[in-house]
Amino acid sequence: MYKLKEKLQKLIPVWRDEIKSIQKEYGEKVISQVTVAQAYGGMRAVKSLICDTSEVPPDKGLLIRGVPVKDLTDKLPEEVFWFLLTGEHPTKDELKDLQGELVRRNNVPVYVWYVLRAMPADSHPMAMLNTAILIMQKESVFQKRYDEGMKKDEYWDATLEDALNILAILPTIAAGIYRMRYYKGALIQSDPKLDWAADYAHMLGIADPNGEFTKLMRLYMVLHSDHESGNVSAMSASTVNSALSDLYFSLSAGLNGLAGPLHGLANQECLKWILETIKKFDGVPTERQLKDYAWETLNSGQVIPGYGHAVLRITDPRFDAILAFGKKYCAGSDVFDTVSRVFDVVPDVLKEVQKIKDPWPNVDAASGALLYHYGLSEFSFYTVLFAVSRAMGVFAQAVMNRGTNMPIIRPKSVTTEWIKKEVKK
Ligand code: HAX
Repeated sequence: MYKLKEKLQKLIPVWRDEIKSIQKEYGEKVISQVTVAQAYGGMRAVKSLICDTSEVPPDKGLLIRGVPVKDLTDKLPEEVFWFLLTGEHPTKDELKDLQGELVRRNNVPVYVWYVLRAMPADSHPMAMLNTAILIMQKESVFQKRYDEGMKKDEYWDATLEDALNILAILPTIAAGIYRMRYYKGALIQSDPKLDWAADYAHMLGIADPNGEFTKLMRLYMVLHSDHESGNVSAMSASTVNSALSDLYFSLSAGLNGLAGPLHGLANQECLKWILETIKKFDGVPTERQLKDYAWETLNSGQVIPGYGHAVLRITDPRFDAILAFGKKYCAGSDVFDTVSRVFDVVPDVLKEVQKIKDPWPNVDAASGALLYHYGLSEFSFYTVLFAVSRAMGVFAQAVMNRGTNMPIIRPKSVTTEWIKKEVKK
């Protein structure tokens, strides 16, 4: 048995007992209230979900298992996946064992390539990724074992199997989509000697003479891995998984949400906005020009992509990490310098718009600029990079949820008529 499963076999009964006893002792304690504004307002700040892999305090940003993400930026994504799942850092041996599992499982069914090649040439890469995931659903270990009468206690085990099977092939499929969709030539074979993100970078085929793009891929995969469970992608995935739909169905559901411009597509929109700005002003704009352009965007009824957040009220620490990488490796590039200048100007503009609760940049404000700098200029692909990383969080949450026997998600909705009566009471 591989070491990650061994570790979870020990941890899961402990978590189960702890949750059982918390529920028994404190089940009736109130932890949150819901106002009418929240019911109409996307349930902002309503505490009604449990997520132990990560949390996002508005004044701190992403903490993975309690650790600020800035302290994890030197880790490999597969180390972070272990950490998300177990709350412990893997030893060298454990990491090697997990990497071995990922390499061993990296076999993309050949029908995936046939289906992807048959898709319209102008399909969005996220539609291609999702199609690939959905058509592989028949490979689900969970589904197969469920049909054979698997016991509830084993759900997490079958979910972990699906998780590793999908994680192992996601970079190969995503890189394949990149090469196909943008006519980059033949697909590049995986190199089993490389770590997960380095192999992804290798299969994309971006020239990387000094290894900086590989470093960026590792960082990118770590930063986007998880963001607690109330965001659109994580929540959609876990809702679907709570119906015991397997991880192929669940991940697909989550990624369909990630493909929205208010969520994961913002990175594509953001670079588009930066490039338009550079084009309009024929180079890196001045602060004055940027300020005017930001107002022009807002006055035309559009959002400034990459700025604002449903939860955060500070600069996203993931943005800080990307900005720091850019300052170290990409200073002097027009796109990166524009992104930095936007950061100097836009928060003050957004602060003047009263309704905007968070004027600060989120992770999407800078990531595209670095990808562009290294030659990955097809920005409609950016959300696919995000998706490959986010799969880790979705999977870690699902394994924990199945391990701790979380029930099907089913909150109560009310009608506007009900609200009108209720508020008069
Ligand atoms: N530009 C213009 N207007 C903005 C804005 C921005 N960057 N951020 C918020 N607003 C507006 C909202 O559209 C909303 O307007 P209406 O009341 O007219 O609908 C108002 O300010 C209040 O919004 P909020 O409470 O501050 O923010 P929300 O929780 O409603 O929305 C969003 C959070 C991230 C969706 C929002 O800030 C936004 O649209 N930002 C730009 C898109 C973006 O960067 N998305 C990526 C977020 C990170 C992420 O999930 N990545 O995957």
